[in-house]
Amino acid sequence: MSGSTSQLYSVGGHSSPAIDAQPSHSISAQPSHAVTTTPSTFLNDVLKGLSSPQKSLSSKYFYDETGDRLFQRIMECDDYYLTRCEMEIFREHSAELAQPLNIHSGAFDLIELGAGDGTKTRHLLDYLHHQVADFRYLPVDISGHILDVLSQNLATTLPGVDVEPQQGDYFDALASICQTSERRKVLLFLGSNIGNMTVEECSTFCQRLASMMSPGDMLITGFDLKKDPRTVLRAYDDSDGITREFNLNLLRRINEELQADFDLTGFEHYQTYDPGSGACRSYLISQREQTVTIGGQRILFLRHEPLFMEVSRKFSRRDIGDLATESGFSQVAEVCDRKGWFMNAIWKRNA
Ligand code: AVJ
Repeated sequence: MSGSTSQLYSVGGHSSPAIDAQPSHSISAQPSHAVTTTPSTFLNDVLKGLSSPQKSLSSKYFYDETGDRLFQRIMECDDYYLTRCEMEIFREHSAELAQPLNIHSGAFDLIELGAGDGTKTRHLLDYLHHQVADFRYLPVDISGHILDVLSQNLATTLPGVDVEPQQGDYFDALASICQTSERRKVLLFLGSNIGNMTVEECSTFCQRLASMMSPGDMLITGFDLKKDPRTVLRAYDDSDGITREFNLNLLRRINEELQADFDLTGFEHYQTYDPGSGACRSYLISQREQTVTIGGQRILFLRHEPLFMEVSRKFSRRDIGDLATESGFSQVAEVCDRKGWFMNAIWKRNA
């Protein structure tokens, strides 16, 4: 998801979490966009989540059109610091980001997973272009529409850069790029989208990326760092109540697309942050005993029963280093914003 402010898509690329937040679900690289979601998969996932003893929904379904718009508003919130921090890194430190990439030692493919409208990345592209690096930019996103926006923007602002958008699933796109190109790869996975994965999903995801990369290929990932727990909590419990609406919107979407009958006034948003594990979790709490009908199935919610919606994990330097090691990478550099709240970690795939 992406751009500075209108960012839904721009600043970090599409922010749809690439993966299901639930441990029990298998990993799919499916960016969360509605476009590829067939109603039956959506219905099955919803029913599965609501039938489990700890009810949950997958945050990858947050991003329908209204969800995109609400996320854009979240990014503009004073309390939601993530986008601004990563934007600062790309705006002010493109040279440091580029330095470990050996941009003058042969042609490379710069592949961005969940590129969105590419607002952040544009700073890096601009730098690379001015350095006369030999590269092409392959933004991958599930939304064909946002890729059109991105290509048009880049055609105007950076006409010299070779842009080849790839619409679809991250791993499908990567596989087809690998089949048609021998060049070394630099991957971007920004916006702390990695935070929406559980610990297990996260290592599986990184290992899977490593398996598709060659020794020496690079990966730049955006991580939100552990910090004052109040600062983290506030980012997901904003005073304007936009995050609350963002969560409730998924119930509305289920009503609309799956002909369900959630009463949106029957649920309250509740956010937690555990500074130990770094898990920031959002829940909707049933305000009373109530029954919801979805796809002909009746789901009972007890009074005060929590519905788990999303995890946004925060990382220490140690967490990040361990993740690199266990998935076959070596960290070669890190670039942070001035406050030290967000990190873009640069990893090299081991031989
Ligand atoms: C788009 C996954 C990075 O987890 O911070 C923002 C989504 N959820 N507020 C995040 C989100 C609630 C966001 N990511």
